[in-house]
Amino acid sequence: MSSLKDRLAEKIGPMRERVNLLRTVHGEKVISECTISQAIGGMRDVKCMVSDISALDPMEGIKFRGYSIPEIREKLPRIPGGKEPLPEALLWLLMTGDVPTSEETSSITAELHRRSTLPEHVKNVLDAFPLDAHPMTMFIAGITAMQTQSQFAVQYHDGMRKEEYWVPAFEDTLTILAQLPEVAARIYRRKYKNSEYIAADTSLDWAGNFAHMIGLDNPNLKMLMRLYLVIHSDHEAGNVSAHATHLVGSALSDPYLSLAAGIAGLAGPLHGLANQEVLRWITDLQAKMGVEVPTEKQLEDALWDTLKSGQVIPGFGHAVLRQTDPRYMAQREFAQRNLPEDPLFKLVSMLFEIAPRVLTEHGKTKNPWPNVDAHSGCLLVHYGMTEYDYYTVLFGVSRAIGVLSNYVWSRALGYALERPKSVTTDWLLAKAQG
Ligand code: AMX
Repeated sequence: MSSLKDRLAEKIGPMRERVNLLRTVHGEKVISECTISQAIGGMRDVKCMVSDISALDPMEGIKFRGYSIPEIREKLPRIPGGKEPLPEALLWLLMTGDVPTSEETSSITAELHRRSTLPEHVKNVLDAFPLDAHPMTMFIAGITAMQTQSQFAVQYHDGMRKEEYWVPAFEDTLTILAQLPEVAARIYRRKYKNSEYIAADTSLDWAGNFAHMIGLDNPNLKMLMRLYLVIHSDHEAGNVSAHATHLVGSALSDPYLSLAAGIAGLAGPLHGLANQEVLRWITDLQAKMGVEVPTEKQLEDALWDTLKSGQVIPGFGHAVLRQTDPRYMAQREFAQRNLPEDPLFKLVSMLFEIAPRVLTEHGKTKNPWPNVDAHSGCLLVHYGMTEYDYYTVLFGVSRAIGVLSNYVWSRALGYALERPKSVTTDWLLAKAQG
């Protein structure tokens, strides 16, 4: 059996030839234009980034190395008797493009456990935060503190050839992924559970051990955690967390610093923080109505109140998707199978019915359908994680898998420093009038 690193090394040569061909022979071919509204409006659909890790179709949703979410759930290795794919297997797939065997997947689990010892100073940094600090603030600081272990930074300093960049980037990636669950679990236990930490159980898989360290040992929650950490991992390269990681990495900032930048982007309410906002919106509504499940009329009125006050309905809409997010549907299917009678699931299902209609009538959003963040909170609450301001940390642990796989490949293929051209509004007006 070859290791993930060996397999990756085999793939890099042919990919370098492909990128070289694209650059040297087809480099002048125009693939995208940019209008004034695109320049002002967040560069929607301007094709100017490259990633082979995942691709997002507006109607079909995300495909990881060509596999849809249902295919991923069916094809990737699981624990014996398990119903959901292992994130370790997804890492292998994202890195190499190949579905790993169970043996290859287990080799990643073992490697991650081997590298999991968190340096003491990282714990001290986390312990120094006041308890009212947001979990994402602690998480970003934890990742930055971990940076003292970066092999990429050391080897770059010592003088490393460009073709070798991917090697320490790969090593850093594995170390980060190995230690992130403990950083994240520590934040949870410190902030909400009186700093009563739980030691790792290395007989478990990566996600199972993460759930165990958080202190939610229900087997179904472990199963949910595997699914959760798979589906949130990547969403092609242009979303804020992936793009920020890539942008910072293009300056050859090491994987730790680049990931910290991406996670800071994930902490925005229009991006990953939407999962906490959904639960906050629902909890506020329940408190205001004094009921667990409001009537359809109450729910519809609450949606209109939110829209009329100029706020967004969290968990609905998307910059690219024009259909219900398959990541939402995967979680809905999980809920239908495991918690069909849960009152919060019933409320989330009512939102699924009513919110798209209200948003369509409101007439602004290009996509009235729910995204991944509309569902995750109700599953987590069911298994005992009610502290919704923590949810984006879980998203961040998962997102690290995708953005760091991209980081490794960007270094392997020598992708350049990002430096798009900005223009002034004077220039735009002159262009428009000329
Ligand atoms: N509620 C109310 N208004 C919405 C809306 C929503 N859920 N989604 C979009 N709109 C509005 C936009 O604010 C915009 O209004 P404006 O013209 O006054 O600025 C208009 O509809 C057009 O927006 P769009 O082109 O459909 O979407 P976008 O690409 O600009 O933004 C997104 C995409 C996700 C930021 C937006 O749909 C939104 O704010 N959704 C709620 C927050 C959310 O769920 N974010 C998570 C997304 C998934 C993720 O990254 N994890």
